[in-house]
Amino acid sequence: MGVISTILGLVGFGWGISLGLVVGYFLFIYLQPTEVKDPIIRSLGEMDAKSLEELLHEIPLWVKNPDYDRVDWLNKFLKDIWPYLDKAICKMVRQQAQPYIDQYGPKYKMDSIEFESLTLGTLPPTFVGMKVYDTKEKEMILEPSFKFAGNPNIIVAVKAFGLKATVQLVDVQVFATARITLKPLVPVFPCFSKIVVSLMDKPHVDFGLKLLGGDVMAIPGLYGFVQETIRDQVAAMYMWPKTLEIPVIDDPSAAKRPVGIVEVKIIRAKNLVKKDFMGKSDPYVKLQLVNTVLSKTTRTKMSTLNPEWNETFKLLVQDPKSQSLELQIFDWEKIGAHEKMGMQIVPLKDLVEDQPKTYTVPLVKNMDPNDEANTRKNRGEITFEMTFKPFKEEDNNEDIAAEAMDGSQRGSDNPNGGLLSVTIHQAEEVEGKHHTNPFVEVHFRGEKKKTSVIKKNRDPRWDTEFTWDLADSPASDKLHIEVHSKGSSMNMVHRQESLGYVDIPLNDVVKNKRINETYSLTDSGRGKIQVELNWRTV
Ligand SMILES: *[C@@H]1O[C@H](CO)[C@@H](O)[C@H](O)[C@H]1NC(C)=O
Ligand SMILES: *[C@@H]1O[C@H](CO)[C@@H](O)[C@H](O)[C@H]1NC(C)=O
Ligand SMILES: [Ca+2]
Repeated sequence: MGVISTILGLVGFGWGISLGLVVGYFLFIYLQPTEVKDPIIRSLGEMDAKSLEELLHEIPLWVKNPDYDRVDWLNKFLKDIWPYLDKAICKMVRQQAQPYIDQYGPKYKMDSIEFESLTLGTLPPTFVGMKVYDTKEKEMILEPSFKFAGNPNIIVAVKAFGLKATVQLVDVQVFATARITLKPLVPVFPCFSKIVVSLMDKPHVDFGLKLLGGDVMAIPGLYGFVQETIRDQVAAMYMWPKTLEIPVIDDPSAAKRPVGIVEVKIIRAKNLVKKDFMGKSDPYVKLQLVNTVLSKTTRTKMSTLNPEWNETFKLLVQDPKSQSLELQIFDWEKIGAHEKMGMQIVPLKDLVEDQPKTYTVPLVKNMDPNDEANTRKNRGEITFEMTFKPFKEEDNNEDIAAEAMDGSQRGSDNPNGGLLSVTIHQAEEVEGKHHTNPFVEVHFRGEKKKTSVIKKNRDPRWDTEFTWDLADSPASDKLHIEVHSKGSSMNMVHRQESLGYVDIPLNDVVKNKRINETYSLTDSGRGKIQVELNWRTV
């Protein structure tokens, strides 16, 4: 038992420091988690003062405090960028914890410390309320309050004296107030390249450590010691004005716009593994470019190990030299999780522009070349075809000349479609009757996209880009762009009002590829809006 307790001691002590770092990075994720309780529904009259006070904690902040905006849009946004954030944070944790591990490992005679699993899970936190500050810089400052009930999986393996101990971080709860600055704002998804976090108060940190089967925190005195150490460490590191910077896009200048599309035709798979107890398997393919959020799926083929799909998909490509296509095959289930049957990743760099290339590749369990699971079992193969189609140059005069010569209009009858981008730059002299907190709605083909709200500004600037990936030309469609003003959430009567609109037929942009124009707004007095449109075809 001596050895075990020594390891426990080492783990606890080493961790007081290095976990402090780790947890520090989770802080802005785990802000103010509270236990999720089932709501109790009672009439207000039945409640005494104490339960009313408790209840008030549950009321969204924007109800109590008009400084807090409604944050539904942010939650949706967070859901979209969560995979990026999870990756970015976990990458930083690994990098930043390394020097500490290198320093403390040998000191406490640990042979190695490594993360066996490090992910914050699939569930993003939910914002309950948020203060947003407007600055004139290209940045956005948020003071959020969130709830988090997630499923992080953080497992650390420690080797010492030839023994291996595996520690899992469980039930993480952190209470803190943070100031988060998103900057610089850039016109590509996810719209900012860096997150800067600092704490407004000393945080309260709570978590448990599970060791193999046992519980490290059962050691007398250790729990309090570790918690306190971490709290101090984290506070010392990130208490305002000290900040933590998390890069989301590695290099803002490298954050690229799409340069084309890759067309992927999933043809068939062969000799898949049997997953269903009664039948065979019900395979479908999920495809996406690695490190992007958008994915597409084929139809499910029921009860077959040799499915044929013949389905074609288009994915936007930012950099064909570095991006890769990831294919995953799942077995569909009526009830319960869809089990993964195999996967493969294929780089796009071998593709020649506009030339279809057919691949037949074996399916593996994961991309770890050292994992025996990949060689032990044959998981079948998948056949697909890929074509990289770059967007045509915007100002190719020869092309335009050639079009003029043969009288054709490239684009207007292009069956391949393309990418429509609409950038709302700024509005001028917009003014509401009751308030002027403008934002813009762009309506196209039944879909509505919105910019952020800019408070109390008659000449707002957004520089926000929206894109649509279209299967056919929008030459006969039009855009409806409308400027609205949003009242404060306390203003029940004049919630929202229109500050004017413009309808833009798209045949011009299809013809000219690019339009940058200032339009007068209808129903708006002297209001104007500057809009840039781009149509890029493949
Ligand atoms: C897929 O395409 C091939 C060749 O074009 C054709 O022979 C086959 O019947 C198609 N299968 C399905 C399921 O559409
Ligand atoms: C677009 O037009 C505005 C004026 O309407 C001008 O200030 C701006 O520089 C133009 N932008 C580009 C990229 O040409
Ligand atoms: Ca099945």
